[in-house]
Amino acid sequence: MLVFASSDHRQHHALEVDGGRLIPSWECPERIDSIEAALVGPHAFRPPAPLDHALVASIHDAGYLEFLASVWNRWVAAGEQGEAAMALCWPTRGMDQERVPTSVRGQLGFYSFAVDCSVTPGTWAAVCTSAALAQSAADAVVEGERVAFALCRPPGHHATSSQFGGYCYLNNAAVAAQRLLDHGRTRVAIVDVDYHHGNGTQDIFYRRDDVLYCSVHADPTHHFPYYLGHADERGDGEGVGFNHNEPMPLDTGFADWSAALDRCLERVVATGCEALVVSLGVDTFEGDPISHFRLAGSDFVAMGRRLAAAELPTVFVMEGGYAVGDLGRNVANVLDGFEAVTTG
Ligand code: OKP
Ligand code: ZN
Repeated sequence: MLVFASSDHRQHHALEVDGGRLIPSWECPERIDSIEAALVGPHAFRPPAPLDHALVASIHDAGYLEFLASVWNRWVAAGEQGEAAMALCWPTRGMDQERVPTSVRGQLGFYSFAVDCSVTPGTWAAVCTSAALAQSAADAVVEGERVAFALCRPPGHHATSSQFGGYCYLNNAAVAAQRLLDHGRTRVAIVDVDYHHGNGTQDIFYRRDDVLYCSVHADPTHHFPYYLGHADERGDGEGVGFNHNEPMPLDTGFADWSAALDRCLERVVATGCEALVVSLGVDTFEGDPISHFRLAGSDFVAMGRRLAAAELPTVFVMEGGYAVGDLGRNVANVLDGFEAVTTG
C-alpha cells in the first residue's frame, strides 16, 4: 500500500493536563515510530506534496488559520513563559461567542475547546504537513490508486472549522474528503473507527449531503468529547440523513463493534458514496491506556477486511491509538486485512 509519511510531526510534542497534572501528551512522536517500524518492508513510503492552502481554507475558518499560524510567536512576544501555549478560559454559555478577542490568551480559548491540546513552537509546521499527507493520499486515489494511507500526526477528527482540541488542529479527514470532491467525486463517505467521536468532522459536514459522516465510538455520555456523538444526531438541513452515529458502551468487544461498523457501511452503500475516507484510530484496542473498548490485535485484520468489502477507492487517515508498543502492529493489521481482500 502507498503510505504517505514525513518526519515533520516530530516538531510537535505537546503537553496535556491529565489527572490534575501537566504531562507529555499521550499523542507523542513515538506513536509514528511504532507505526513506521511495523509498515516498513511491505508498504511503499512517499513524502507529501506541498499543502494546498486553498484546500485547507475551504475546511477551516480564515481567522482560525491565521491564529494557528501565528499563536506561538504572539505567545512569546506577549512575554508568556513555559514550553506550550494553553487555553485557560472558554466562551461558554452566557458569554459572547461572536466577538474575537484581541489578546493571545483570549484567542487561545476562543479557538479551542479542550485543555488536552497545547501549541508548541513546531505545532503549525507539523499540522500543515499532517494535512498535506491527507491531501496527498487523496490525490493518489484520484489518480487511480485503489487505496492510500496518510500517516497523519497530529490527528484531526476533533478539530472543527475554528477550534482545536482532543489533540487535533487541522481536520485531516475533512481535507481528504474535500480533495476527493474537488476532483470529481460527487459524494464521499467518512467512516470514523477511532474510539472517540469525531466531533469536528461531524460538525464540518453536518449541513451537507455531499459527505456522509459515520462513526462508531465510545458513548459521549461518559467519554470525550462528551458534548457530541449521540445516535439522534442525523444531520441538519440538506445534511439530514448524512450523519450516522453508533455510540457504544464501555468494554465493547469486536462482535458488537463490528455489527455497528456494518450498519455504517450499509449507510455508505445506501447513499451512493463514490469514495471512502477512513478516520483510522486504533485506540479501540484492549490495551489502549486512555480508552475502554476490547478489540484484540487480530480484530484489526477483520476490520480491514470489512472496510475493503465496501469496494470503494479508500483513503486511510491516521487518527488515535496510544498503546505505543502495539500501535504499529494494530495499524499494520488493518492495512493487511484490507489488502488481503483487494489483492485476492
Ligand atoms: C484523540 B483521538 C486523557 C485525556 C483525553 C482527549 C482524548 C483525545 C483523543 N487523559 N483527552 O480521538 O484519539
Ligand atoms: Zn481517539
